Amino acid sequence: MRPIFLAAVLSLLPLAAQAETFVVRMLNGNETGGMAFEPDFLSLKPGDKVKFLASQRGHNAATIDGFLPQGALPFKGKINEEIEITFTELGFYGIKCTPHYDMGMVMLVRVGDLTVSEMKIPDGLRPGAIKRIGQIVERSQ
Ligand SMILES: [Cu+2]
Repeated sequence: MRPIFLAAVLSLLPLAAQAETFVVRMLNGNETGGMAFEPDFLSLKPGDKVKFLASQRGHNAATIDGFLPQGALPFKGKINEEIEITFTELGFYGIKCTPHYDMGMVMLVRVGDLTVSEMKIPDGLRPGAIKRIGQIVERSQ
């Protein structure tokens, strides 16, 4: 390999190495309450990934309708399915477990350097979800 080409390749490596993968466990409960994502708040850089683990049975991970940045693609895992999602768009993503959404099984993902006060919670969010998001916001500040 010519030295100049090698240098060009090496200069690309730090970019690729920057993306991280985070793990979120889906649980029947933890110290934050019943039915929980753990952790329930993540702060990511664009391109980071999140792996949702079916640590306990009966859960999934799905975007909450209207609670994602412009241009972001919604996703919906099946029950007990472990999915890995790459978060590319700047903003806030609300994520729910479909069967336990009413019980407040939700989490918040922030992509980019934004303050939580910039987050727009969409209309029509279930009361249990609003309560949990409020607790998450309080803890993350
Ligand atoms: Cu669940």
